[in-house]
Amino acid sequence: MKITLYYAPIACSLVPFVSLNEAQADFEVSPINIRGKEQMSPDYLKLNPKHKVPLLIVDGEPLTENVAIQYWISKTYPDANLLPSGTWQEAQGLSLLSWFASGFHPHISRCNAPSGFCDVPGTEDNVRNLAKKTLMSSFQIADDMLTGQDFFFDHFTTADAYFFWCFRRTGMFDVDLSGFKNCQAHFERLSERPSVQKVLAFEKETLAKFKARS
Ligand SMILES: N[C@@H](CCC(=O)N[C@@H](CS)C(=O)NCC(=O)O)C(=O)O
Repeated sequence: MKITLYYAPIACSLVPFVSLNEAQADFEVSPINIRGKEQMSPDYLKLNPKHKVPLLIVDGEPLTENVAIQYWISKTYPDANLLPSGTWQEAQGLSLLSWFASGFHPHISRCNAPSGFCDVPGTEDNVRNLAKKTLMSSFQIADDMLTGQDFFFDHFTTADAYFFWCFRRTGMFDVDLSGFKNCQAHFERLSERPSVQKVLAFEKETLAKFKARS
């Protein structure tokens, strides 16, 4: 099986990158420079007309959307236990992934590019502030879920990888997350995992290559 992950530094494609590392999968990574608009190139649009990462190509067939990609990785590498087992618990895992994809990610996108959501001049701060408010209340819910727990379930799952990205990316904006002690501890715990450290090292290298090219 030939697997290629289309990945961009900082972006949510970190999540399947971590999961594939956790699964010890044999895969290639194809870096995309989002700032350089490589996702809009005709070649990339042929692969993913939605012009987004992550994109997984498995034996020539594309799979888009983080939740679906995480599901596929967890089913393809069952030994890695990337979702909890049993139909009910698995659904709980999908529930968390869906929440991160729909309850966090779009608000993070608003912080990143507010004018893509409202183009009325002078409204950028309003869009950002509303998004931050929603994110803060969602982080409070996640913080409560993580009380007394190392992970969202009784072991590491792909939901932890997705939440790691949400917390890391939100922290890159002018927002104080220090009050979310359980989320912070979860973030530090995840940062120490070899699967995550590998991705962060790759990210650093890739950003340096992009900079050298520009
Ligand atoms: N619904 C998609 C969202 C993916 C997404 O928004 N990716 C961003 C990076 S975090 C992206 O590729 N943006 C580039 C663009 O929109 O042109 C998913 O969950 O996979």
